[in-house]
Amino acid sequence: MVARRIRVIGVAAGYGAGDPACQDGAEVLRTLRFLDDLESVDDGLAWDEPVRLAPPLPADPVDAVQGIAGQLAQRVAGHLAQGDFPLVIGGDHSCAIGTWSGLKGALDPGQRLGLIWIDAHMDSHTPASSPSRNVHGMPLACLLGHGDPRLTGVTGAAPKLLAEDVCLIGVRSFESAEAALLNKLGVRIFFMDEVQRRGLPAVFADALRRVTQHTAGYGISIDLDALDPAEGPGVGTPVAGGLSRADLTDALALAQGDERLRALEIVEYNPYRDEHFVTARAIHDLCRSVIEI
Ligand SMILES: [Mn+2]
Repeated sequence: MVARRIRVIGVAAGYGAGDPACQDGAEVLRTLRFLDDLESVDDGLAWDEPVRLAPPLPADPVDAVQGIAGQLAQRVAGHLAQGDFPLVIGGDHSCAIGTWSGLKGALDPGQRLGLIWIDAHMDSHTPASSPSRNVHGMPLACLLGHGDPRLTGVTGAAPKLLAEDVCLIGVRSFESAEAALLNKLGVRIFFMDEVQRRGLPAVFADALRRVTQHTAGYGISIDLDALDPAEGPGVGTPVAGGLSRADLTDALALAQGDERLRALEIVEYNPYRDEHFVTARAIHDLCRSVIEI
């Protein structure tokens, strides 16, 4: 990353998930110093104080997610204003509402934001379609302007993303209502079978073209459940048949040094389900592939 200091924002929040355990993910990475060797890269990497809610916690998890999103959006925008590169470590995937609302808010009015969403799931439920009502199944729909107004309205009411500027990679588990919404909007979905057929490098190159074509910059949001559970067991909702860690780190290297990449987000790390820290090490490798010169 050229001349941008990396600011790591840990999100101590699992309000969007059925199991809140990933609220501790970022703190485990920080205290066990998994990203330490990146501190010497370029202009260095520094951890922020984590984003967390002060008690008393709201009774409605949507209010809690909204609170986190507002804080996180402000934090991301603040770092961007300083010329720094935000690296957000979840937390459950509902924090994406804050990360990308903050980034969109930091752009000039009218500028568009691209986003590559790497995930086993679509995360595109609305409150009406979600069987679980867990908000970590809804953040992409929210960012596209569909969902609870408390979550679509973070940093302003307009959609943060246009469908044309968004794509998903690695999807293999979803409900039909999510697919219907994304298809209606025109979001490009690279399902896992297409990734297997064409290879991740070709798919990722297509994704980069899409998210940069009409935008002022783009982000990458990685749900660790995109990885195959054999290589990333420490997640909330594992799904068999995922991306290999080597393929994903190779693909992310295509974005290395790209000035148009404005932020990176890695979420859903559940340290209690990790095995010998294999998932923590995967997080390190994913960060390094984007960050290293
Ligand atoms: Mn997700």
